[in-house]
Amino acid sequence: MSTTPSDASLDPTPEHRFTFGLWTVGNPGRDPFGDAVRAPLDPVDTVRKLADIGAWGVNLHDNDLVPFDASPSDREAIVRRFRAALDETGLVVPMATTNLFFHPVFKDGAFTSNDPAVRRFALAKTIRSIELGVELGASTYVFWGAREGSEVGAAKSTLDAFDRYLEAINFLCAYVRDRGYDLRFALEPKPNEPRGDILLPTVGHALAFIERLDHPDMVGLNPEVAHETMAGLNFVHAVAQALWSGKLFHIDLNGQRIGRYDQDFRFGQEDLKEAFYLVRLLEGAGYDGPRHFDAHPLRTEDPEGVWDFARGCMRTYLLLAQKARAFDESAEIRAALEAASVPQLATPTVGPYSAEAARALLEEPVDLDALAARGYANERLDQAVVELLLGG
Ligand code: DIG
Ligand code: MN
Ligand code: MN
Repeated sequence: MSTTPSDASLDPTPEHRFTFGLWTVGNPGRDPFGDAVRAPLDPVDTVRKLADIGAWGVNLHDNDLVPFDASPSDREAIVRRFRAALDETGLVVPMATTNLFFHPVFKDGAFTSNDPAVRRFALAKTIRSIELGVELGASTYVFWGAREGSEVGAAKSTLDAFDRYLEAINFLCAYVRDRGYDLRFALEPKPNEPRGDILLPTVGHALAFIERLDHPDMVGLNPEVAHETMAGLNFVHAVAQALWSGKLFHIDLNGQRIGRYDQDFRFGQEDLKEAFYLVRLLEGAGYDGPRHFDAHPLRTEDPEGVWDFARGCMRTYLLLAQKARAFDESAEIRAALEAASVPQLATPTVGPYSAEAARALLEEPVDLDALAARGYANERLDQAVVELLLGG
């Protein structure tokens, strides 16, 4: 582990709301070109280990806990044993989701498969998985449409696919309302992989889709660092728009380099400055949801390395949160922000429309030369951020 002096405030506690999926630390290291390098983890052991290292919660796909072909009695026994571990450790399950991507039946999609029988099975599987999530206490239910897409343009009527997607989410929202569950849905965009193109590829696409739903209030977003970054987009801008829209219901934190496959690296492993701006945005906006690390230990790692990975995710978040506080407390940065007129963006430009306001705009004298000549001190500001992050 790093040589940074041990600092109690860098010790994760449940108050920090760090969560991991069973599938993250339990990732056996298999990739398209290589077999597993680690043995599977028993979910009960994962719960105990996450509690030991200071995590708040654990998330799951249905089949991370209950095998696809488990009998009802097996399911009961597995869930009972898992709940006992949660009770023993105090770990919670804030989020649950459905595996609608691993079984071959979903190879043409789940909610948007061309085959109606597959679509109906996907809905049934999701309902059963929602029941599991509610039973474990989840308040957020994620939909990552891994297989909702195509590789062949003629093979999928995109207009029909959106109708089926909308139908499925509407039906499931109605199910949750009918059952009276306190559960919100969070759509997780991704541009591609495993499909050549995935529907709802970015935060923007998902926000537009949500507005077409019967109950848009129930549905928000679970943006992931790697997924917007894969698309070459600015993840901090995406999260800011989700927050600004009141739709940041959950977040998947990890590391990613632009132009690569979905790397799901340890949080902060790649673009540290963007990770800093993200933590500063979340902490500054008072985001009170889970800090979920949807990330995977490197395939190089042995079981001990898996927990280095998990501790690293949380420690980097806490270090960047410290840097965000230092940013706000820095007189030099405050002066640089003033020179860049950053605080002035918070003031309304003109306020609500009135004929007088429009007339005032038109009659107002403006010194364009002076406005065009002024600087915005962005070099000075960015250098101050760089030196803050480098420990200057
Ligand atoms: C991958 O980014 C997806 C799946 O792991 C899961 O459905 C979702 C929940 O975080 N993220
Ligand atoms: Mn990912
Ligand atoms: Mn994810």
